[in-house]
Amino acid sequence: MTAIESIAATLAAAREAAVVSHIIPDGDCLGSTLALALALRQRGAKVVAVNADPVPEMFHFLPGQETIIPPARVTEVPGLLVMVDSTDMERAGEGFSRWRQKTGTVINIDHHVSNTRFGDLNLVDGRAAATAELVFAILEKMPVTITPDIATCLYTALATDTGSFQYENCTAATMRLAARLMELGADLPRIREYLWERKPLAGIRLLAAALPTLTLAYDGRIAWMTVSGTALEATGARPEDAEGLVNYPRSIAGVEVGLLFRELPGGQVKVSLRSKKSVDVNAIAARFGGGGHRRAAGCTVKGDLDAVVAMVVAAAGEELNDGRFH
Ligand SMILES: [Mn+2]
Repeated sequence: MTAIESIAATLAAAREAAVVSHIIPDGDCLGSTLALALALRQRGAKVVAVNADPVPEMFHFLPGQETIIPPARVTEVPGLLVMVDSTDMERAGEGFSRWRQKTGTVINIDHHVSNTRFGDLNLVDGRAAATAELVFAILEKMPVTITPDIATCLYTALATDTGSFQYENCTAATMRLAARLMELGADLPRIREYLWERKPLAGIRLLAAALPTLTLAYDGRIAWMTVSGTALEATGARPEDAEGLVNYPRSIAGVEVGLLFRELPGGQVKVSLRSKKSVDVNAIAARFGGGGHRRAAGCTVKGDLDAVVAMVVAAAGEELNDGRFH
């Protein structure tokens, strides 16, 4: 049996499950969580969908999102735990790996190359553009109907993790699956509206505050912007409004690595890393305890904003120079 088949068989037989994903939820983690939760509920299973952070407003259209609860509100941990889009269990929140002892079987479905294969059953494939591609492959092997609601969740996951089907991770298979999900009834008008046509004004004001911080180094091959805690407060933007900003430095001609530094409360900085063609940003993020993919990764670093910028830019510079000799 392949990993897909054994996971499909385990899920098909499940009477109860928790589906869990990472903090600061994105479209792939939410879409994958909800697609699985909806499919399992369709089979009559009792399912809790879990996320430590609130669902960002831009994803409030996702069917079933209102059922997502934080780990602290789960009184009895079910015997089956399905983790999606998460490199390790702590990505679901500090201390979450304690659930390992409270549950029976752990299923790990992910497309991050830095995944630690922590599950009893693991489906980890770095070639998948989104975890949702793997979720679809599993659902196809299960006695479930892929409803328009499930298709909407999976399409949203594909669209967000590929930067609206632009990034290098988007393959012919991704496009075929997107077409399939449209045929299955994914609600494109609603997806379009929520993802791209109703940005909060405060988010655009945050972009205005971030653009003056734009800095280039290493012959214009590394570019970054910063978002201070004060900027976030002054604009009234929410942390999730900063998520797409890293694409601005990355999009500049000649830039290979784009970075965004966002100040967090408690003397920490969240770093988003993106590259275009040669630099493995997963390797840079890994130096600071983070991870992700070759072209998109992240990490959280202790220290003040300026110090973290200096450290991470230097590390990116080293990777850049490394790339010259490969
Ligand atoms: Mn993902």
